[in-house]
Amino acid sequence: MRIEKKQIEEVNKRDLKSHQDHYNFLGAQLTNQGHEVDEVVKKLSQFQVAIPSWALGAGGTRFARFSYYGEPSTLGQKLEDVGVLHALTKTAGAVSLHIPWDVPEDYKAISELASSLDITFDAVNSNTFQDQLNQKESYKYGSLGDRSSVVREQATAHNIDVINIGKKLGSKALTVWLADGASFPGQNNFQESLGNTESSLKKIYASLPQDWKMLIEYKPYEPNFYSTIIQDWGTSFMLANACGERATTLVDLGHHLPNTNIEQIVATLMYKGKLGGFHFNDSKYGDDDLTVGSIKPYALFLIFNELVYGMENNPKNPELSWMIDASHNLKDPLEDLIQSLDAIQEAYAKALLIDQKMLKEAQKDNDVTLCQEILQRAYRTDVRPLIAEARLIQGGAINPIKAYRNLGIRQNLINERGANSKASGL
Ligand code: LRH
Ligand code: MN
Ligand code: MN
Repeated sequence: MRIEKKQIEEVNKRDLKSHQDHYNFLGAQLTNQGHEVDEVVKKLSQFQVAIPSWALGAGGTRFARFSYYGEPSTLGQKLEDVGVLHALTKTAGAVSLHIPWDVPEDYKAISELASSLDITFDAVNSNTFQDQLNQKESYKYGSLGDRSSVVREQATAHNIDVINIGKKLGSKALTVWLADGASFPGQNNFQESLGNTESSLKKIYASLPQDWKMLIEYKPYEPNFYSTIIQDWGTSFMLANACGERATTLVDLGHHLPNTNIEQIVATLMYKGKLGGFHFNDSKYGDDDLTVGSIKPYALFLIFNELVYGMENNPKNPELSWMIDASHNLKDPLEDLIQSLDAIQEAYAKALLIDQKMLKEAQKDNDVTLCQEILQRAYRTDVRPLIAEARLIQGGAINPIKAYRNLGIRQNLINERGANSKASGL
């Protein structure tokens, strides 16, 4: 399944006049306020977010998974789905593979397919939170932080294998997320577990190519419900420092206890040049992996404010690996991802509209009311015409969900992949 440029142009025709009216009106207003509208649109078109290879089928919970027809069952089909997202939104130009869920069988064919769809390979993710078929040692009680050196060695070797797989695809980062922890008090010795994790990560880091980053993801709980070894940004930051310059922290929005000030974490890490990657999703209760922007769009905007500030003021911070880490039980997964991509662009666009100079002045004057006004003026701007323009100038859809439905993509996928094409999955 491939969407041709002509098809998108055809769908766009119906909305073109109305889009242009909205865009011209907003553009004039923003120009009057002193914004460089072309610059904002350019930044939006350059912003690319990786799609995880595991989010293209319907998600599930530990109770049930309700499949969606037309789901991809091979890596090639998953790339085609990312191609659909990218053709419509022009902001999904990368894919992030989870190993061993998505190991390419034919590297040449997969690389060619990806480049024909204008998709690059972003961070590769290792997986030592599940046992795989014929695996010698079990990860039931831990992996990189396990008590047994044999288990640790197996988990370390897996991460090095993942780097080697990523090298063949042009990836430049390894993401490590560990489920390691304890479900009951007394199960583990905290210091020993942390020390084991640190020394395993250092071994992996020693195999990291010079032009690669290592991304260390944290999460407070789940699957372990008493303690997780890498539970928060501080632990990840400490481990990254122990490994070296190219080891960084990865922030997954769902991996915080309720009401955590995530934007401050972002600022703190960027100040030290240690924010390496980002997993976007939204959450009401925990690691819910909900559609980006569906629950707390203002928090996302505040996070983007810090990201924008950091990208401009912290040259020491590496370029970030952006990824969506969301999934959903009920919606068409591709529509869900389009909504997430849109919400990311919206928060980014609004953050770009914050008058940083005026904000500095208001902060200097301790004019707290004005500080809030400046942020909220940007937040309340309807930036959708800017995002649509960024897509349009690159050949994408003015309204991607509408185009997806008008072009009957899901039905086409079902026709192509068969009426019973439900992927088995997570
Ligand atoms: C863990 C996590 C991590 C995994 C992914 C499947 O909750 O966020 O990034 O790799 O989910
Ligand atoms: Mn994640
Ligand atoms: Mn998660």
